[in-house]
Amino acid sequence: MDFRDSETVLGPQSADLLPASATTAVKIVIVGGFGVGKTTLVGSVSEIRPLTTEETMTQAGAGIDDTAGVELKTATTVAMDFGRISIGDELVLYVFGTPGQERFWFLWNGLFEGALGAVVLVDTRRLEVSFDVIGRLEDRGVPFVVAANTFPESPSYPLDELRAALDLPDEVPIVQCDARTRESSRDVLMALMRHLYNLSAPPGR
Ligand SMILES: Nc1nc2c(ncn2[C@@H]2O[C@H](COP(=O)(O)OP(=O)(O)OP(=O)(O)O)[C@@H](O)[C@H]2O)c(=O)[nH]1
Ligand SMILES: [Mg+2]
Repeated sequence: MDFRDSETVLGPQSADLLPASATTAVKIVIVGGFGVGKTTLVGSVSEIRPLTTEETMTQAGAGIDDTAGVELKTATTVAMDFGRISIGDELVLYVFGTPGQERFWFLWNGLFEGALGAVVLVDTRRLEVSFDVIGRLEDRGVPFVVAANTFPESPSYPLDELRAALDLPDEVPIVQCDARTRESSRDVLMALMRHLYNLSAPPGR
């Protein structure tokens, strides 16, 4: 038996283990309306195999789930997504994706416990599915950034038009992204970390 390759001895794959140098862990949550790409973002950015809770969509949801604009979607998150990414040697982000469908939004309470900030993912073809999400985040007082996920036929609005359409205050950052790409998804998380840092830094720094 090759001792080094023995899973019995080594347990989980070493890539899944936290680096010993990690000193700070931050929990962040990805929110957004139905089918905007939350599970895709968590999956693309995670350095461990992401946990997903996707279920096949069936006829039972007809008339309940608003699938307008995402008719080809076959699976939906029913509880949460989970992934992890290290930033440098010391900082680790734990990334939780929420379910997009309103009937599962009661799960937000648990998912937001201990979270430092959030990313609101929006699809510019269906901005209206994000209005309630942003309202709920504002009610919670959780700092957030908005990321516009680029789908093939997405209208590309100037950021100030997007800000006006979403009724966002000037201090909330807006970025463009492609949730399928690791680099782009990572940039979104970095935008949130910068925003959290700026909010915590004393004025003038
Ligand atoms: N072209 C393109 N397709 C994307 C992008 N992000 C996600 N998709 C596709 O859009 C579909 C929906 O993505 P999901 O990640 O399941 O969306 P979600 O927000 O998790 O959906 P719910 O959990 O049901 O609310 C999937 O088929 C993805 O492959 C993107 O950036 N560009
Ligand atoms: Mg999902």
